[in-house]
Amino acid sequence: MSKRFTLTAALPYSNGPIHIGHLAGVYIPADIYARYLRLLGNDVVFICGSDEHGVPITIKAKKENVSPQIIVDRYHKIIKDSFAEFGISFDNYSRTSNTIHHETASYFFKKLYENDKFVVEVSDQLYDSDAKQFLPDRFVVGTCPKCGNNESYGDQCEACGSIHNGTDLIDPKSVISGNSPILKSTKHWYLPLNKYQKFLRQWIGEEHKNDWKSNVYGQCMSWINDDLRPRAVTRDLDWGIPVPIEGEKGKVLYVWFDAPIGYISSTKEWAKKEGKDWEPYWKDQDTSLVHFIGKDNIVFHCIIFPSMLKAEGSYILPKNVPANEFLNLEGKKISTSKNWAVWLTDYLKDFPNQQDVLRYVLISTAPETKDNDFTWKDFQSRNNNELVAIFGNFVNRVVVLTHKYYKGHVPSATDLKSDDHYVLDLLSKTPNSLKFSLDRFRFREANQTMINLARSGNKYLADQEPWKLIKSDPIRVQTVINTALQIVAGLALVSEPFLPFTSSRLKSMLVLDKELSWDGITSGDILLPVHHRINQAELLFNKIEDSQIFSQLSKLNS
Ligand code: B3M
Ligand code: ZN
Repeated sequence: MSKRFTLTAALPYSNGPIHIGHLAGVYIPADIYARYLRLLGNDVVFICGSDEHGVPITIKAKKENVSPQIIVDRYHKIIKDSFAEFGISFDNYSRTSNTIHHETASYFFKKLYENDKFVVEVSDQLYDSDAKQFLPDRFVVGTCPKCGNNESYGDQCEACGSIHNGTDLIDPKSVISGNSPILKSTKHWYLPLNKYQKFLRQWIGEEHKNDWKSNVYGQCMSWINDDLRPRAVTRDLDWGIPVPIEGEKGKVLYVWFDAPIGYISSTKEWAKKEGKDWEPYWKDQDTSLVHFIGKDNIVFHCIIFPSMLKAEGSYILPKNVPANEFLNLEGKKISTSKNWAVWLTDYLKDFPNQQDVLRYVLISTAPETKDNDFTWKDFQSRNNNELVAIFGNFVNRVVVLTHKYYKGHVPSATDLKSDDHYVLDLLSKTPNSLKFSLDRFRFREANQTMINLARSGNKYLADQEPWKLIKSDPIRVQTVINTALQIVAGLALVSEPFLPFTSSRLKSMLVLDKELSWDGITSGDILLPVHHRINQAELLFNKIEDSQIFSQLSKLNS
């Protein structure tokens, strides 16, 4: 029975290109889940967009001596194109500098303001007397009061994930002038998170103790059991959504107040384009809302945004927030500023049309429960030993033999033996084991199930040795090739969420019926009927040479 899902993927800051850490941590898992749910016939809206406010963008604009709009226009296009090139199948990719978002976020803020959900406070905040501006968020760095990380930002520490106010930092320094800031009084509006402690303890602590990932649940409970303090949702900045209160000038909404509302405005934009009603996707209790994020965004998606939604009162809350940990690169933390990253734009220049290789390797090593490491050596060996030697080799041999022995027509199967039943039985069980893993956001496990089907097909073919039997027992060879073709067809269907480009090429190679489904595999339907004609074989994957890996490593270290 079809269900409704609203899936969101963290809105990337529009101040730089996307790298493999973003793909591994957020966007490939989200895309696999969206494709999987659609395959089962669910009503899915998969939402994202560029996060275009916030201090990182203004810092980059200052550095380049251009306006923030120039920065976001440049990177919004680069990011949107990268996601499209890697088959990240958003239903809408919007941007928070557009009008529909400014209207949606302003309306949301005003509703909370008019219903007295904020606390107004005049307090001393960090101010740079040289730059003549306040220093919110990433305009200041200092030592985290919780973990001692000396590169903590004013609003959050990326090392331990904790959130705080700039005045909590030890030995703060202005990012603009490098000076120690002074304190200056200013008025802001605060969301009193302390008032939502009881709700959060029940909603997360009780309702989600068994279905949220332990790394997410653990972080949330440590905050909920700590003292949740009122959190400023406005800033003294000129880039962002102006605070919609009469007479209040020079203040904007805090980026982490407006950005999650970007999921709602992107859904509204999509619904308008599709002639649909957006509200059921955000207000119907039967809708499952799932946020895909990295671990540094847990507090914003599990504590702050749900408290905002609760305060507003008409929205559903996320069913799950399967945050991933971080991906490292060659043993070191990926760093945009140190250019220690593999940028998607560069990858495609060096490995054209090999998006699925990167998708496969990043899912195989995804940091689902702990930080993990991407190495180019591992990238090469997984491509050569798994995609080329197992998946590609199996498909190629079956298709070539079908043309060699039967001019590309599916031969008939008679008198199936135990080996045939074994591999066909494995095929029929594959969709349900994929569902079991994917419903629990275990993407690495599901990916293993998918490649294991190819591995079993490859072993079956090698064990049966049809090329040796063709003279002595041609009837047996017909059965073997028919059976192997069913496995190849099943592979085309079950690989779609993981390897969408390969799946599509394989479906056209097999001239596969578009109506075929995972349910058909489970019920043992014939996927390729006798006499059906398939197209010629084409190589799905290419071997990656040592020289290619060597040049990546030297580029990284240059
Ligand atoms: N723009 C990206 C990050 O913190 C941040 C996510 C917003 S999701 C609403 O990496
Ligand atoms: Zn910290």
